[in-house]
Amino acid sequence: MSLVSIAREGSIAVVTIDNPPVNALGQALRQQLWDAVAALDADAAVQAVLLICAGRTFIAGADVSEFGKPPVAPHLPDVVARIEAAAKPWVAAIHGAALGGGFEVALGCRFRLALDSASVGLPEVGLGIVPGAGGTVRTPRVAGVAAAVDLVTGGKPLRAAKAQALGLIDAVVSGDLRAAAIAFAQEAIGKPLPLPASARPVVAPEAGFWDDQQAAITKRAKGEVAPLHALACLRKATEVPFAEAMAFERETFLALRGSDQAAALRHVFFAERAAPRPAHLGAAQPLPLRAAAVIGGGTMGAGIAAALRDAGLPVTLIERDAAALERGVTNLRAIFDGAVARGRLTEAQAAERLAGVTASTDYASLAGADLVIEAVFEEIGVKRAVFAQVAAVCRPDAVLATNTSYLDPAAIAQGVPNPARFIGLHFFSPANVMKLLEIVPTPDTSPDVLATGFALAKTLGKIPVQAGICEGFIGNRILKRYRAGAEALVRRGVAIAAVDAAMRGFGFAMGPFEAQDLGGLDIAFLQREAARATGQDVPETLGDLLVRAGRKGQKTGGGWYDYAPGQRKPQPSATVADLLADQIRAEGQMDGPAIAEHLVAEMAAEGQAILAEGIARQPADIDLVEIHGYGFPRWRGGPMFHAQNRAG
Ligand code: 3H9
Repeated sequence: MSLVSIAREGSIAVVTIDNPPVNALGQALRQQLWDAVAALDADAAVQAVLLICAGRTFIAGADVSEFGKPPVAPHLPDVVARIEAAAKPWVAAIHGAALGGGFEVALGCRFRLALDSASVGLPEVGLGIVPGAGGTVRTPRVAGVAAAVDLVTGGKPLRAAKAQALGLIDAVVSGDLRAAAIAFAQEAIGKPLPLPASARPVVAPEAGFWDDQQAAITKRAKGEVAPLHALACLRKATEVPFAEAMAFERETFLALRGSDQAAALRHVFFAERAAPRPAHLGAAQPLPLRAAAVIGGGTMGAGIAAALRDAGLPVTLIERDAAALERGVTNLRAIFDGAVARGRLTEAQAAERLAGVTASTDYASLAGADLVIEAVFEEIGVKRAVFAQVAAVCRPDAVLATNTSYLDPAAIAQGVPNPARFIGLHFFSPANVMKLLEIVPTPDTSPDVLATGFALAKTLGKIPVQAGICEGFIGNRILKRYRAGAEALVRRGVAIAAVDAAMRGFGFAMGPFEAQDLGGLDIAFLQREAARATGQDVPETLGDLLVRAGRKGQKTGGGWYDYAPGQRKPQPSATVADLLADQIRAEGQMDGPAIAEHLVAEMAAEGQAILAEGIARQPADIDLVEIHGYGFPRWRGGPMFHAQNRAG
């Protein structure tokens, strides 16, 4: 199949790559590019070559699906070298994104042009590898060492204008890329050419630079190895000749490509891309989403409203009375002000976000909403009362969603006319930041409404995972098991701080006990108490003992740990030791890795139960929930992937 075509514009050859969906550099494309260089080198009528791509983007990189298999020639570094050494200058014309191997091909070209909407980058560390076709060796020669370190070890793409400022792009154009690039190439013909990237000198950084970078990246990476290897490659590029640095990069790339971390990150990469379009949705059609509404302006409701506004949807925010509405608007304003303070929004953008919110205590303002999301108190009577009012004023086809995290959405929907339009949409706090959205259909939810939940996630830039109905759905059910497992270790004599340290050592930002202290122990306690009040047999937890003693976490000055006033640093607590003394059997210690493996195995076991009950559709969905909702280290692939790898 022809993935590369060649056309002529006078003495310029236009090489077009057309390898949907993202022009990834699989073996066939590499071979055809190689052949194109040879053919054009031999064609005396050609004076310059334009490399451009069909479809939504320039080359998005190597074909990641080939990474699990042995590499087959021609290898990408050789293709890039062949382009760089071509007898005619090659000009890369970039639209969409030039990423990884795609950007390395562009770096092999003598010139790079980009549309103003394009971006370029070397995201390989996100896949547990380093660039493998000269990215670490050519980038410092083109943009300098400091910029190269940011680009390669951070993995974040740059917009065209920023890339131009760093010298990575020669010209930024708007409108017709092909025409602009042909004019550019025409202009270049006959003029002296810039040196190819490989022949440019590289300026070594100041003393101490590498040590500082090493320390900063080690701290940031929390166990992820690729960024440190990328740094080592960049350093090598400043210390040895080009060819030697290329050999070092290749060796590092190949070693990492076969590593556990790379396999885990590839698993997550494909799971994330598959999540928005699950096959079982079939031909279901999402309903139009032009205007949304949120009931409840607490932390959760305000966060959801902010997420909707960030996606450009007009939002109606409803509260029960003027004072609550005022608090809701204040919560929302605080979110946008925070974004301004962090440089994420300008003042003007924040004002525009807020201006798109209609705040009201009158349910009649919901008449035009396509989607209403309820985020009020977790009490079924309160929620049912809200939906009775919502249903009375909304269009009969408006989608009605509950953000409940523990209640049964089907029970909340009871009494709602046309329950086919009812669905659970479980956001995670802060809802404008956290990527996970659990989508919980009831037995009555129509396929189109389910598809609307997935479409909403895409609009909001979230990762959707479908969950069945059970207490806690996927994420909070696993969290409960994880916490119970952690408490069981403490009962066996393992120190609270040892459990937290073990989970940090595994790659979590926080262990289970310090995380509870931050979020507050009382929420889960109240849920258990509510269940006990209905006659359920809910055993007393260690957390219950602490809450009963007034220790609800950081907000009360102590929970599992003590905190000095105004401080967030957990200190082991003698009071807690006393409170729990008769619960603890001194059975001996476990080392950190054993603790972490034990608790992750608990999570995976709950995941297995969840799969067996049909609450989750596939193991990868559980991994996405844990990574995007609960801080499971991405480079471990999620509890299900981790457990399977250890077993196999
Ligand atoms: C690399 O280059 C290593 C080199 O340094 C060294 C080599 C020696 N491969 O994201 P989307 C699929 S490492 C295979 O929804 P968008 C994706 O699975 C690579 N498949 O599109 C999905 O498939 P399906 C470094 C890929 O428009 C479809 O394309 N590059 C690849 O929202 C659409 O994807 C990267 O890490 C790939 N490289 O966003 C870039 N990329 O339809 C990764 C995508 O069957 N890609 N697919 O589910 C991206 O960031 C986005 O795809 C992009 C477009 C921004 C380009």
